[in-house]
Amino acid sequence: MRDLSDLKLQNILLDVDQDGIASVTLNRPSKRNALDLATIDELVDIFSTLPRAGVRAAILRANGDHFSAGLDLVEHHREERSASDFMHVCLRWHEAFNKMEYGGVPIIAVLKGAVVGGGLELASAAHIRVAAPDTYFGLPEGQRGLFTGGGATIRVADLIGKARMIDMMLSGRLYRGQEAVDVGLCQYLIEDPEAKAMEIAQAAARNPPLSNFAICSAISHMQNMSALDAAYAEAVVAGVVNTQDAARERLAAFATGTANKIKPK
Ligand code: 1HE
Repeated sequence: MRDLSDLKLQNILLDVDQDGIASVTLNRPSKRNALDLATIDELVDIFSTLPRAGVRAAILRANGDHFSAGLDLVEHHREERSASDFMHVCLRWHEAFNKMEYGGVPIIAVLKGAVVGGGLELASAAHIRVAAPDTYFGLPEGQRGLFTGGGATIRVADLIGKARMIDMMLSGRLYRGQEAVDVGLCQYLIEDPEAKAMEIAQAAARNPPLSNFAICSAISHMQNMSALDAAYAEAVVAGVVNTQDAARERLAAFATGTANKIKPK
C-alpha cells in the first residue's frame, strides 16, 4: 500500500475514511475551482496513487458553489502558451482523466453549480455523476475562442452523442434539471447529492476490489476495441474475476440459500 499522505497537495483536499472511501475535494472555491496546471498535476498524483493505496471507492466533490469553471482562463492568458506548450498541458489533463477512468477504483462525482468546459471533462471521467438541483452543464469553449482539450470529444460525446455536444459548443446551450439526466450528463439529480454519492460509494465498496477493477477499467478499455477483440478480452477478464476467491465465497452463500436476493426494495 502506498501512503497517500506522502502526496503534496495545495488545491485539493484528500481524506480516506475507515471503509476505504476517499474524498477528493477540489478546494479553489474563490476561483470557482478553475483547473490550473497545479490542480491537474495533483489529480494525476492522486488518481495514480489511489488504486495502489487500498482505496475501495472515491467521491470527487468540490468546495464552494460550483463544481468547476473549467480551464483556468487567467493562467492560460497569463502564460501566453505556444501551441506546443498547450498540447503538453492537454496531454497532462488526459493523463489525469485517464487515470480516473481506467484506474479501476469507482469514482462518483458530486456536482453542483457550474460544470462547464474542462469541469465537464473532469466530471465525465468519473464513473457515476450525482447532481444537485442547481447544477448546470455547458461547453462554452466556442464563445471563448477555444476548443475542448481534456477529452470531451471522447467522453462527453460518448455520454450525450455528437450532435448534442456540437450544439452545446456552437450555441452555448446549457443543460440542467431533468433534461440533463435525460440526455445522459448525470445519472442522479437529487436534493442531497453528497448523501447519495456516499450511499453509492458504500455499495460499491462492498463489492470485491477485483470486480470493481474490471467494472471501472475493463469496460472502458473494451469500448475502444473491435467487437471481436472486446468479446475476447471480456472472456479473459471474466476468467480471472469470476473465479476469484471472493466470488467462490459469494457463490457458496447463494448455493446454500444464505445470500441476498436481487429484488427491488
Ligand atoms: C476563473 C474562472 C476560470 C472563474 N478561470 N478564473 N470556463 C468558462 O468559460 C467559465 C468561466 N467562469 C464563469 O463563467 C463564472 O466565473 C462562473 C459562472 C463559473 C461563476 O460566476 P461567479 O459570478 O460566481 O464568479 P466570478 O466573479 O465570475 O469569478 C470569481 C473568481 O473566479 C474570479 O477571480 P477574482 O480573482 O477576480 O476573484 C474569476 O476570475 C475566477 N474564475 N472562472 C480562471 N475558468 C482543456 S481545454 C478546456 C477549455 C475550457 O474549459 S473553456 C471553459 C472555461
